[in-house]
Amino acid sequence: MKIPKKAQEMKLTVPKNTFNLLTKKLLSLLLASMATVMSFAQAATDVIAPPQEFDPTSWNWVNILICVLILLIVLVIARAFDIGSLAERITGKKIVSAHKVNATIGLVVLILGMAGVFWEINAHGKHLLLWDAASEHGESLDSMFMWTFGFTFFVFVVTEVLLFSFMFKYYYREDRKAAYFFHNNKLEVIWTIVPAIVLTFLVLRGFNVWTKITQTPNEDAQEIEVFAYQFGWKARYAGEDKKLGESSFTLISGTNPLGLAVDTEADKLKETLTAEVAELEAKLAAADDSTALWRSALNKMESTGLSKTYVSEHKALRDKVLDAESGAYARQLKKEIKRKETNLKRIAAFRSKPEIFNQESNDDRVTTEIVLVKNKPYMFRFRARDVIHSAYMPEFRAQMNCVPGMSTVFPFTPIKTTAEARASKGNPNFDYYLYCNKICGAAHYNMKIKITVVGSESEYNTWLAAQAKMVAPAVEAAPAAADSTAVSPAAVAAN
Ligand SMILES: [Cu+2]
Repeated sequence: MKIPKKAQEMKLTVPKNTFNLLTKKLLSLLLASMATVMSFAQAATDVIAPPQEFDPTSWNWVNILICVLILLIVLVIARAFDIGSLAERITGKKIVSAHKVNATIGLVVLILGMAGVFWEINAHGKHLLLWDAASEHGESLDSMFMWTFGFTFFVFVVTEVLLFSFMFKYYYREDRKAAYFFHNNKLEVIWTIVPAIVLTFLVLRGFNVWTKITQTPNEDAQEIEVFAYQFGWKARYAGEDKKLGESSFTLISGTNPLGLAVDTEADKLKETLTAEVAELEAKLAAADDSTALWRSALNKMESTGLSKTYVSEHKALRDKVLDAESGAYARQLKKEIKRKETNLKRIAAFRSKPEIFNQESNDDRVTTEIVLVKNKPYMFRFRARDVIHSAYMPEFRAQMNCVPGMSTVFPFTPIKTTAEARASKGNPNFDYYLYCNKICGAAHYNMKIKITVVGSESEYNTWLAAQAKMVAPAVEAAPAAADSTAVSPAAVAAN
């Protein structure tokens, strides 16, 4: 067997048919795995009907096998390169040019990639916006989105084609020298001015649309308050006076979740707080006696050996005694009293302001659903109780932060009823929702409130009449009148 000089130097002994053997083995492996995947895929399509809608979560074993196949192909190519370079070292001749191979792979990637992109847009382009806009301004927002998408898509195609075709055209060749320049005024001007014009167009258009959405005054718009808290939403509708009354976080209680300025609610809260303060003060006055009592109980427990049987009870009692004897217990009581007294002072200050307690909240309705009438303008007013939340209504193309201590607004006019949306989607169970779009805590994922858009004012009126008022009217509140509208606010809070 004649071995070339170079290989002799490298002390390599390669049998003549190694290359053929390896290639044959790899090829048969590749074919076998391809056949396996294809037969699996065939079996899968025989059993499972092809999916009607695009579902990125359908990640089954066929996909996994395809991935394994792709990995094998990459391995085969890598091995082929190894064999090629080995053969080059042995024969001392250039067999393949890595530059040419890279350039060709680039071209293949370009063609396959672009075909994939256009196929994707053709097949799933209708999901680009997820839903048809269900609000008046939504259409202008969508058109803005499509313009931006159009520009960026055009730039994407041009740059990718240039990148890969230049890579193919100008790959390294020994007999050719590359042109070199480090500055070109014309190029600089072109790639500065063109993006500047396009971006100015997009930004001005966006600014214009946003101004139109948020700053068009509409006297007829009905105001609805949306209140965010960990973890849910409540809505508030004005009563017959068409006015949403004042509110404050100080007035929030179990039966007044939105802290509305309602006389009876404020008085009830004052009563509760006063009673709690009295109870705490009694505890504070008896603190020394309590301490002595707990100490003797602890001593008894320890002397009788019961502390060994009731370990956790003993620990709790011991902690309590230590707290009491160190004064921490009394301090805690004082702190609680002070906190409640401050709240009482705040309530008294609010209570004395007739412009806040102006009876406008009395007929307000706090609801656990939002009902809107098609083609009617609305102004949403958002408040938050605890942390920042974000009211997100995707179908209406509306989103606004809800910030504790301030109120934010977002106006829109719904143009599609829930029934129409159900029909156009072919989904009888579809509902509009307002979601929280700020990670606000553990149950954030489940923080939503249903929005129903009805076709007529009368449907809305029927629904509103069934919602409880903050203060049930005097006639309905009488025991004889078992009217459904006279539900106590407690029932609202419990919802
Ligand atoms: Cu939230």
